Amino acid sequence: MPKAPFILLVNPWITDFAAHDLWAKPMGLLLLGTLLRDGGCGVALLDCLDRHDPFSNSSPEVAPGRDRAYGTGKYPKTVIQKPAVYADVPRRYHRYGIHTESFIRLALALPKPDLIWVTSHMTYWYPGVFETIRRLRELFPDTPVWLGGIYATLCRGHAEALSGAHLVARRLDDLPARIEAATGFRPNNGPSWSLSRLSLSPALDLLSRIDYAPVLTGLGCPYRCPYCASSILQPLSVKRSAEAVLHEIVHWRRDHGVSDFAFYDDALLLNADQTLKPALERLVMEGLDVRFHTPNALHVRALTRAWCDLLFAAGFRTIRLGLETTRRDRQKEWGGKVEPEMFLQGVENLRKAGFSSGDIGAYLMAGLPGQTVQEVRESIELVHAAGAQPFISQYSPVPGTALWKEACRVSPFDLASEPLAHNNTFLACRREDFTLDDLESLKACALEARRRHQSRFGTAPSSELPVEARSPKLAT
Ligand code: B12
Repeated sequence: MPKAPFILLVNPWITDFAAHDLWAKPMGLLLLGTLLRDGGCGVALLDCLDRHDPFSNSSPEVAPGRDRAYGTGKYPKTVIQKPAVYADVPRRYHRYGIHTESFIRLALALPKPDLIWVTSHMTYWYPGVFETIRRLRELFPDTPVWLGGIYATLCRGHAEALSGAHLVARRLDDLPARIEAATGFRPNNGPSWSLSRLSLSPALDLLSRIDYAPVLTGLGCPYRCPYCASSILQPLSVKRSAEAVLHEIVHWRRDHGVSDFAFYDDALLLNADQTLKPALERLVMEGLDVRFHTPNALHVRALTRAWCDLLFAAGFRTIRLGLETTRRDRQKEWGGKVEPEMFLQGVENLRKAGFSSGDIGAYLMAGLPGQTVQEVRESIELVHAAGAQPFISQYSPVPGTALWKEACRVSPFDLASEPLAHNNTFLACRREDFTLDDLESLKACALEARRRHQSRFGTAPSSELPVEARSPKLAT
């Protein structure tokens, strides 16, 4: 039997104008960590986005990382040269994450890896991925470096041509055979290399500190919104069992003291009667004191009074709603998943359940082809009037989506060959009547509306309530 290989998992640096750890962990890579370990391989994680690295946080060249509420925080960051494409964006460009010296020290402190697996996230973060791969190849010239993740999947040709990785991974199921070809060792859990394996949970213990736990209760989404790549990235639609979800949350709470949990599902509340619902009911019964956050947005249509009561009782605190716009024609055009009445009813149900206005945010999209500044402004006002907080979600064109061709047609930039132009800060589909200044003014307008909430509704976070004060709500 050949020796079990040691596989180094790497979460690369982010390169961008702004990036915050708003519950952003490398879920895919951490799930692979579990599969590899189960299959008998040795694994370690080199996390370039570690906020707590002491050397980076005390280095004069790096602005240190900071902790914020609910386990979120700021990454350490270093100003770097802005790529030429961004010349007209009047902001500084950064490499977010640990100091390059820390990277080298941490990498060299580990046993020499037999394989290196690098993940990727936003398509426009590829310079951070490339730098990570370049440095890894310098440190370990004999070790094959494989790349996977969101950028690698959505911009495969770009990644194959330019990333420097030896392999850009396509699928999960052929990985055990590829590992065997590369190392002589075949993971002994070969048949279960699928994300639909219900008991699979991410190897969070590989992180230096677990500030919060990301959770997936299922994959896929029944909607096909034209701006979204969910169906390309997660073509499978699967839900985990209530027991698996419950077990995972209880494990991180009781055994590791984790209080904050962020859901990564594309469709958390849809078809969730046999999964999330019973899991939350059990958590309420057991009085587990946890806080849940939904940075990836909930489907408004699912917000019945019963669901809202359950969410409140279970400890949901950061509620983000995928509203996108309040205009009915656009809502139809952008996937038909919400209507204005549903939104008003949903917010009312949330508030009756006990959520404060400060807990409820609604994402409004800005910068899509054909969209006007005025309609975003109107949506901001309507969201504010409904008692929720408007957040602008700047459009990032994603290759392979239904809107991609139109985005390429109207954009003054070459989106197809330069993924940097997908950056949501960059406003890829800008026009004379929708400029970067317009975008800034819409963001300011949304911020102003959120501030007005403080005087109009009061925004004391409901998380200040003790767990006993929340639970009886469910029974009434
Ligand atoms: C959860 C999520 C978030 C979370 C956190 C994500 C994170 N970890 O950083 C939050 C809510 C914070 C977030 C924010 C945003 N997001 Co987001 N997000 C997602 C979502 C729904 C799921 C990602 C995920 O974790 N999937 C689950 C894991 C299991 O999958 P995975 O990481 O891809 O890994 C799998 C494979 O890729 C593979 N794999 C991964 N790595 C490797 C490595 C190797 C070597 C191998 C072999 C395999 C492999 O293994 C896994 C199993 O198959 C995706 C949509 C989707 N369905 O993918 C959008 C998505 C990635 N987000 C997107 C966008 C636009 C955003 C925002 C810009 C939204 C906005 N306009 O404000 C922000 C920007 C974030 C920022 N600046 O910090 C876009 C990407 C756009 C782009 N151009 O790249 C997506 C695709 C949604 C869309 N519009 O279609 N997001």
